[in-house]
Amino acid sequence: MKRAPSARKTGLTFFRFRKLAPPDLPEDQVGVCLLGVPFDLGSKVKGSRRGPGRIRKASNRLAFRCKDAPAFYSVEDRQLFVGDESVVDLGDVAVKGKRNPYHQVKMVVQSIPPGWVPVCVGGDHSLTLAILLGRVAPSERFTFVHIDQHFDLQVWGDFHRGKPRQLTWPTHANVVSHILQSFPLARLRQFGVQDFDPVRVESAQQARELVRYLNSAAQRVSDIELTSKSRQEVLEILPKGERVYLSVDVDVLPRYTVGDTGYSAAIGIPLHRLLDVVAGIIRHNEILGIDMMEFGSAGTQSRHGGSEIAAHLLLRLVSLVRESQMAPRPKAGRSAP
Ligand SMILES: [Mn+2]
Repeated sequence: MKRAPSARKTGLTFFRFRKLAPPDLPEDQVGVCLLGVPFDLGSKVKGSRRGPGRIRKASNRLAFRCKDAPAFYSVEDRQLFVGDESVVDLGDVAVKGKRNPYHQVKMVVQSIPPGWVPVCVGGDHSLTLAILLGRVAPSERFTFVHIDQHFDLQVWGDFHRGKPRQLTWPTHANVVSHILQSFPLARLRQFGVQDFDPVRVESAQQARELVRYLNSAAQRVSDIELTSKSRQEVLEILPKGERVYLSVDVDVLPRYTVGDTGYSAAIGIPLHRLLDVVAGIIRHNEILGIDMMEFGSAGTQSRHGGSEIAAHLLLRLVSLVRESQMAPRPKAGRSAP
């Protein structure tokens, strides 16, 4: 059998989608643009900067070998998803010298025309703040859907009136607290958080303050709750008719599925359940942007199919957004409660 030419030589893109520089995105079109954010300075466990590259490589194994455009046959959908001119790879955000990657990520995302939905691939989770700042105005009302094994809320330091008194520098461990601070009208929905999060607290008083903060910051469904529900019950608890930014941390998947992440889950939610959740969210809401973060670190990489699973999830995210762009529903009302 003749082998396909090396993707590296031909310029590796996600799923062999067309490569385009951000300034070349047509202003008047709708589509999906993938963007790699290959940085891990917000995590103590390094390696997620290699996430976009590893997923690009794995993603090239999912496509039909088709000369005109990458095409994917879904057994479940019984149809072909074709990566036409409405799906592009913008490459990775590049940072020269000692420039701040967060600033650069924000600038690149800001340059994406409104009709194009960015699907960013990390990188560590602190980058979600930069992506959001590039995509959403601080005064906007939207729902931040956060799928993660962890709260990513700041659970250390002093609390005052049910909130952290002062946030420390943004990292993947407190990025959601920063998002709530930067976007005061954002509503937080968390899915898949592990039931007993091992938080370290100084005193019983601090523990009570913390619980108050955790309970008031978000509506939350734990990993076990999410897993024990039926598909229909899951659909019922998802937001509908809202303007949504969707952020997925791959560490919500159990370690035996994706071990290639800094703090992998002993329990987590199964891949099929994660796919139910993202499908329900993308089909029933207006999507402002998506990211998939935290893949690539840890030493268990590439022995098993972690990168293929991440690529599978990414392809689903892209095809679901395209599906909703091609069959548009009424836009979400801005006055949604
Ligand atoms: Mn996270």
